[in-house]
Amino acid sequence: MAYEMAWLHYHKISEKDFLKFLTAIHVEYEDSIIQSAAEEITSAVRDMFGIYLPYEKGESREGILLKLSKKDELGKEGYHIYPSGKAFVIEANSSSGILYGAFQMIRLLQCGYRAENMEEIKVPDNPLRMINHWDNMDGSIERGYSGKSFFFQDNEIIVDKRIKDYARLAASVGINGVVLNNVNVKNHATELISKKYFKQLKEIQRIFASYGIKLYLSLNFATPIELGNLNSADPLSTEVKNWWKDKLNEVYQELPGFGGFLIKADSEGRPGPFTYGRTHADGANMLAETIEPYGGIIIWRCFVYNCEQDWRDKKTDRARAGYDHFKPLDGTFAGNVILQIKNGPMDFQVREPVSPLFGGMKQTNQMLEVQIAQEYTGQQRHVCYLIPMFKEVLNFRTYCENNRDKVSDIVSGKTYGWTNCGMAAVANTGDDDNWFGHDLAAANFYGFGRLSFDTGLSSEKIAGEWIAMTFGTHPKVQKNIRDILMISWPAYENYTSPLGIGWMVNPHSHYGPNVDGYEYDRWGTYHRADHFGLGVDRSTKGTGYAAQYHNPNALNYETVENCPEELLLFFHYVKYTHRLTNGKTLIQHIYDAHFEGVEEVEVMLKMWIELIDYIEDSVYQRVLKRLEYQLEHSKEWRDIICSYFYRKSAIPDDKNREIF
Ligand code: GCV
Repeated sequence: MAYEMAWLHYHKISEKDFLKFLTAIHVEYEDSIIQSAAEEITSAVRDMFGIYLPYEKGESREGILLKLSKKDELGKEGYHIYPSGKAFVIEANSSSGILYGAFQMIRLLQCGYRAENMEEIKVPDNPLRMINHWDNMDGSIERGYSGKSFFFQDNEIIVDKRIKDYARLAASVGINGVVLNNVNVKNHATELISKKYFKQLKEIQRIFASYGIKLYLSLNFATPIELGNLNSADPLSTEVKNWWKDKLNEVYQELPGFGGFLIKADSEGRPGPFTYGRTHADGANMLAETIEPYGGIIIWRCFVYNCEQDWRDKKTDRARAGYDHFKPLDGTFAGNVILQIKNGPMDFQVREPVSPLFGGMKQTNQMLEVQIAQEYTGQQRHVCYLIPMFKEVLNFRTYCENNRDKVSDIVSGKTYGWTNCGMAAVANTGDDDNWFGHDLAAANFYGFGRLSFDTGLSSEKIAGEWIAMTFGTHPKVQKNIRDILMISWPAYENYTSPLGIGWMVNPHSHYGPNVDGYEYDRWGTYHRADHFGLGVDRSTKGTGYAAQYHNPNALNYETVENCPEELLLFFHYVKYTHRLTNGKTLIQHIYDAHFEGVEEVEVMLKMWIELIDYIEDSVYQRVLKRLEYQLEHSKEWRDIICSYFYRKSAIPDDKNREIF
């Protein structure tokens, strides 16, 4: 095994109290998930305590007990873990609940908890907690920054030990669904639902299932044409419907228990119902109806926009597109369709407002999509811990109702009683030895899983757990790495894009500073900067996007005075001389923020260097190199952005720093 096991490699611990439970693992009921739970406990106990635990079937009052129960408060996947006399009990209504309880017990031990403080009841907040891979069948990964795919190579599916280890990593943080292939489904990937691939898919499904994970695939809407030789993919054509019926019946015969499909349609060149004058509800419902008898779901992405839009029309605005397309369809989608919505209306920028579709549609299952692959946030070469951003999104009040109106309430089903809903993240894994390219990027995968399971966890708490599991509990290690992570998103925002404007990256690669780099900028620059100011007017005088929100959000976004400052340039064109609440002019803020961002990276690097004696050398060196690179790159960002706006505005920096 050339690769490492991220947070699933265990440190020796000195918790003496727990030793009394380490006589055997007892199971009253056995299936593949419970076997996985027992295996995980056995290997963790071996590594942590140097004890080999025998595995016994039947009841017991001693040892580690894996117990199936029937308790309403534990829901479908929740657990109750607790010490009881000479036993440590992991109790749940399902095998998955037991597996999650087992991982939590291991985690608490690694975090230094004493046995008497280890009682916990937790039911996952979100029904669906998914990872979306953008892996292509040739082995490349769209927006992948940590090597090649470990699922696909040369148009074949790989089934090896790493698949199981991936399932272990995912399940350890509560993931229960994985989409294997890229949403841009082309060529061989269209054939994934054919005989050629069922055998390997079955095997992957079996491995995933033993870790409580359902397998999903991304689907090409034009499959009836490309695979079935029909001349249409019109969702209302009887011929097309029958073709899908036969095809999807075949899929479920071959892969019983298969989760369902993720679909990107009518976006960035992908086919969809618009070609036939049909709505997205027509497209999604046709597929949903076919797989409903099997308990399958259709996850339909709302990332639908026309990248060829002509912006000279003042009301034309990519940010409006999701809401404009989907809001009128509210209430028309089948019960087993879920709309998957990116956190913001654009595309995973370092700062965006929350998509107005959350709470905008009240009668349609919704799921939040975030991206842990850091496409626009440093591509896993820069540290950018995204959990604080995801927390802000989850805590955003939509005002769709008087209470329970936060994004976390909506996507967890608490607001409208949905059960088909949850959170998905675009994956940041690859076949690099450390899975994530940057060792610290692992915190985003870990954190996404933990947050989707328990949206109440704080970013700091999640960071602390991940550090304990990965690097140990030494206070200096804990403090320095937590500080690095917590500074990283604000720092990245500071040295890249000011006040929510976004998109100042090189076209297509989406990496590195390029103020005019937005690739669909045929009709003028996205940021609308001129000699007097910059920003996009999305008030009613501008594109009207702000009005897509419920009040008071809409009213706040409407005016420069009430708009949250971190989003000022997303919603308004503002003069360089405009005074911000801190008394600085906009231009001075741009200069200062960029210099501060670089200083923050200097601090991050310094804090890492202080850990030289505490971190295993190869990991220490890997992270050191990346942080040194990040520092240089942050300076490049600073200089390019500052000089661009200095030349545009002709207003000098009032601190007289050198701006190139
Ligand atoms: C998978 C952005 C990315 C694309 C990605 C797309 C999407 O445009 O740059 O690589 O395609 O989002 O989310 O579908």
